[in-house]
Amino acid sequence: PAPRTVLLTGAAGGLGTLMRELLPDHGYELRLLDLRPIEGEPDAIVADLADRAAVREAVRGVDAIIHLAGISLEASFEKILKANIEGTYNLYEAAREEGVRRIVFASSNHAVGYTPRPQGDDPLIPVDAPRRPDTFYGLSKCFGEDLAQLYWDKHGMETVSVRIGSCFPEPTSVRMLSVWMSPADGARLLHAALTAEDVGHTVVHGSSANTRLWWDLTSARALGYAPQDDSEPYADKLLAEQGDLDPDNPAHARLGGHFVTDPPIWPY
Ligand code: NAI
Ligand code: 15L
Repeated sequence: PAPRTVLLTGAAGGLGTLMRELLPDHGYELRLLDLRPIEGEPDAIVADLADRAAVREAVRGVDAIIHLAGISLEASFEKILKANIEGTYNLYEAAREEGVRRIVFASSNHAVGYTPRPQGDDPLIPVDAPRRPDTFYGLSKCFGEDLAQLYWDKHGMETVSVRIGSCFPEPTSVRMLSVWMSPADGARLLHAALTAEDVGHTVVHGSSANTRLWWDLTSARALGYAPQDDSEPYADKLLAEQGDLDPDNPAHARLGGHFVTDPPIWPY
């Protein structure tokens, strides 16, 4: 049966807030968890992923987990280790103990951020491109994907690792025209990842069907994902404001954008 009750970690964050609005329309009842309380959601669980007892209680009885919680930009190794590496381990261990069979993991393009982005007639980036994390943050996403593989091979727990491009209400840079995932497509992809059968551990790219797409969406479509959106309507305005990507600028030549610079330059 398709999962109905889903634990959403990181529910107070940007993506969590968007998905809290959109996923109920796909038929889910959400249990919310975050470090931070959420206004208007008194039942949300306020807990740190470091708190194993709280995490175990939070996963008890759910059909599946969407794991968004963690540090979402570059930070010190110590902070990334605590929140993203140990935190994700704690969540998987709790899920194993409580018998949760399906997790959707918010991985990131930054797990492979040093991959050159296609130029001209270059092929799209395949989903099995070698790992090339661009930050400690990206490295933690590589860890999460490998943890997911281990828990599938050893414990039969299924994960879809979604290497999200940029999921925001609108694309805000020329780079994002290529990796943007509209919130509505994000909800469609999470729904597909929750309901597809026999996923084992599957890695997919997470974006809309953008005209300027850089990566291959085949494995996402194989889950039943049918993206409906394209960033192209935003292109003229962003190109007029920011100019086109400069192939001689290292931050424009790689999938990860400004995450590849040292230190990363915000905004991207
Ligand atoms: P965000 O930073 O807005 O939200 C993350 C949430 O996780 C925050 O509300 C924070 O309080 C919570 N959190 C952090 N550490 C925690 C801990 N130890 N225990 C419990 N909660 C904790 O980030 P955003 O944009 O919403 O991203 C969500 C997830 O998706 C992240 O894992 C991020 O790496 C991933 N992602 C997001 C992309 C995007 O375009 N928004 C792109 C690629 C990946
Ligand atoms: C990410 O992984 C970040 O969490 C998000 O804030 C954006 O920076 C996104 O990647 C991106 O590459 O645009």
